Amino acid sequence: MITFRDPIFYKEVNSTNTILLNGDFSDGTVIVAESQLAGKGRRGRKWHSPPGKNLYLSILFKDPPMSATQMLQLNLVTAVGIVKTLEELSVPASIKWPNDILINEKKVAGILIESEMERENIKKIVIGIGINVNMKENEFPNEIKDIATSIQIATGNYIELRYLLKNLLQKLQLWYNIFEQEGFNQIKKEWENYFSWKGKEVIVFQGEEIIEGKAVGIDSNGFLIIKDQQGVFKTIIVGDITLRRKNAPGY
Ligand code: BT5
Repeated sequence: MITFRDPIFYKEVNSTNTILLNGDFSDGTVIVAESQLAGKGRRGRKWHSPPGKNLYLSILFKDPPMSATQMLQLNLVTAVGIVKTLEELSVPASIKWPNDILINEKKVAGILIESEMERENIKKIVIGIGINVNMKENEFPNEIKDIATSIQIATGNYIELRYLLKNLLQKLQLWYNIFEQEGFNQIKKEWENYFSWKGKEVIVFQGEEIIEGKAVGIDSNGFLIIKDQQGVFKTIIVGDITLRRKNAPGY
C-alpha cells in the first residue's frame, strides 16, 4: 500500500513529474513546486504554471503491483480525491472524463499520469496534479482564459496553498487505500456522482475517428461508454480522446 512521505518543496522546476521520472526517489515521494517552467499536460500539451498562486505536485508509486488498466484507473481515483477535497471546502466541482476537474464548466485542475516500464512491468507511476487556486481571471494567458478557472475565481475565497495541499494529500491517501483494498467498483460509484456529462450529447475525437453520441457513463474498467447516433454502444479507452460538448466552444 502506498504511504505518502512528507512533501519535498521546490521553488522552481521544469516539471514535478519529470523530477520523479528521472530521479531515484522512494515509493510515496511527493514533490511540490512553486512554479514550473515546462509544466506538462497530456500528449505534449502544456500546463500553465506561474509562481506562487497554484498547486503543482507529483506523487511516485514505485514498483506498484498494478496492471495497465489499474494505472489508467488511477486517473479516476485521483479525480475523486481532488473533487472530494474541493467539496470539503464547499467548492462544488465535477469531473470531465478522464482527467479534468471543472467548476462551472471551466477547468480548475488537471491530472497527468506517466509511467516507466521495464518489459511488461510497471517500474514507476507518477501522478501529476495541477490545481488553479488563487489565480485571478486576468492572470490566465489568452489561449486558456475562456476555458480555465481557479478556486478563488469560483468562490471569491483565498485559499492557503499549504492548507489545501495537506487536505488534498489526506484525501488522496484515503482514496488510494480504498482503491487498493476494495477495488475499482467502489471508486466507480463515487466517480459517477461527479461525472458532469452523463446523458449529454458529446463528440469524441479518437485519432482520426469522430464519434457523436450520448455519454452513458463508465464501465467496470473505467472506460467511457458512448451511445452513438445509431444506438450502438462504443467503449472509449482512457488516454485516447478529447471530449467536447456538442455546440459548445472550448469544452
Ligand atoms: C492536463 O493535461 O490537464 C494535465 C495537467 C497536469 C499538470 C500537473 S502540474 C504538476 C505535474 N507536473 C507536470 O508537468 N504536469 C503535472 P491536458 O488534459 O492535456 O490539458 C492541457 C490543456 O489544458 C492545455 O492544452 C490547455 O488548453 C489547458 N491548460 C493549460 N494550463 C492550464 C491551467 N493552468 N488551467 C486550466 N487549463 C489549462
